[in-house]
Amino acid sequence: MQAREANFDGLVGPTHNYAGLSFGNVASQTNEKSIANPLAAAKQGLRKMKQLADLGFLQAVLPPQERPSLRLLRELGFTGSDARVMERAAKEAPELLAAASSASAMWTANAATVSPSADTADARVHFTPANLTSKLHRAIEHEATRRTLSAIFADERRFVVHEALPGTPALGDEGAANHTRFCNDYARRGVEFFVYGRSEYRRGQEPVRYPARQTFEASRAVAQRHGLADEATVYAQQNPEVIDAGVFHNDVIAVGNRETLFCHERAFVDQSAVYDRLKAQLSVLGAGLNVIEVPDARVSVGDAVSSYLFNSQLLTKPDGHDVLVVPRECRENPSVAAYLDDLVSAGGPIEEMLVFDLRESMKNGGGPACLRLRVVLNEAEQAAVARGVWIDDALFKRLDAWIGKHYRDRLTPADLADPALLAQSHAALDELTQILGLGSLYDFQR
Ligand code: SUG
Repeated sequence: MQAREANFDGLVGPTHNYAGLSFGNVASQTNEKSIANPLAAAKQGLRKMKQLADLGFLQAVLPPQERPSLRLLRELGFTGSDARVMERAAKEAPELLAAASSASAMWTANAATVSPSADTADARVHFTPANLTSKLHRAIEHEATRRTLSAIFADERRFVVHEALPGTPALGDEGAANHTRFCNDYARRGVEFFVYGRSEYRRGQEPVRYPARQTFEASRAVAQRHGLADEATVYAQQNPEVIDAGVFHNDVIAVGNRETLFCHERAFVDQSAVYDRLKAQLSVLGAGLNVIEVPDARVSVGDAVSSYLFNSQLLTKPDGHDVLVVPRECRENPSVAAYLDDLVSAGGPIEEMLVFDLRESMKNGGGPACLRLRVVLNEAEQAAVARGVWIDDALFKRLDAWIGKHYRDRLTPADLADPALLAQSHAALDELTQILGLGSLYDFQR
């Protein structure tokens, strides 16, 4: 049976804002308190989905989460009516109201780690929602993520949606942003590549300035519960120096697909040994690895972080050619633009480049690859996915109109205290579950 990669992009939620919540994520810190445009943010993301669907890629959408999270604020001791809870939080702890209001679930590369059925012991597709313990505003995502994934991948004969790993520093898990799968044919077994920032128990190098969000122990636990074969699993440590330069997830310094790994020369600890391990395991499966390593002399780590060159999507078109989906910032950075021109004209596996304006998400450190969760599915699995989430012309038009009807074009940190924002957000999400055919997904609907 044939298999293909589907991309599930996060739809930006109505509370998208810049709260400076992510220490170690340079864009989030730099843009703290700037004015956000949720309407533009959602339309930019939706346009990417539409254009990729038009090119023949399998493209689906994941809904936003319920924000502000009144549940979090109540758990933290704020009581009274919803309006009173928001008012008190805004006055006494605006940082907690901001954490409860973040639209961060849009970055679905952090929603879960996904292993295709060709790789798993029970031949089902496995999902582990990421616990995202490193940041409060993200640690509140996994329960709703699990509910959403269970609604979309409901057929238990084909799909397993696990609970997130226990939320503790030793098991910090950031999902697919630190996970890549290599293979020569999506339908056949591949090698799953897990990149971690530190180990809790095997003491080694660690970043000193910024946190390492993913642990080795978490990566290994995900591989184990997904039933991956040891001989088809590779672990590598991210270079702590680049974490300290703002590379808070591996997908800010590397991207891979099928038999290609595109990465910076300073991405990993002991980089050549990492390539050797990947090549050795892939060769047993009859596959190869083509490494496109970008030298520091051409693109510095600083330029990689500000342009998000490696947060690109490496996609294989139906005709077999590879396309690199990059954010506009890559064209605006002279060394990155020059590097990309050379790459595309070099006659290698990447033949084409697609440029998208994702400025609103980029200003919070979320590029094209952050906005999507990859799910490799064979034909029977594709048919078992909830029907309403696949992007086609009709769904694009409905979502575009829905955004226009419900979203504000301006949101400041002070606006987060506005109880009308809660009402608007509920009205929007209530209508969205009908559009996507997902039933009662949200707490406020139950
Ligand atoms: O977790 N930014 C996100 C960006 C996630 C990007 N994802 C990947 N690289 N896969 C984060 O740091 C900023 C929110 C704010 O500051 O308002 C934020 O959460």
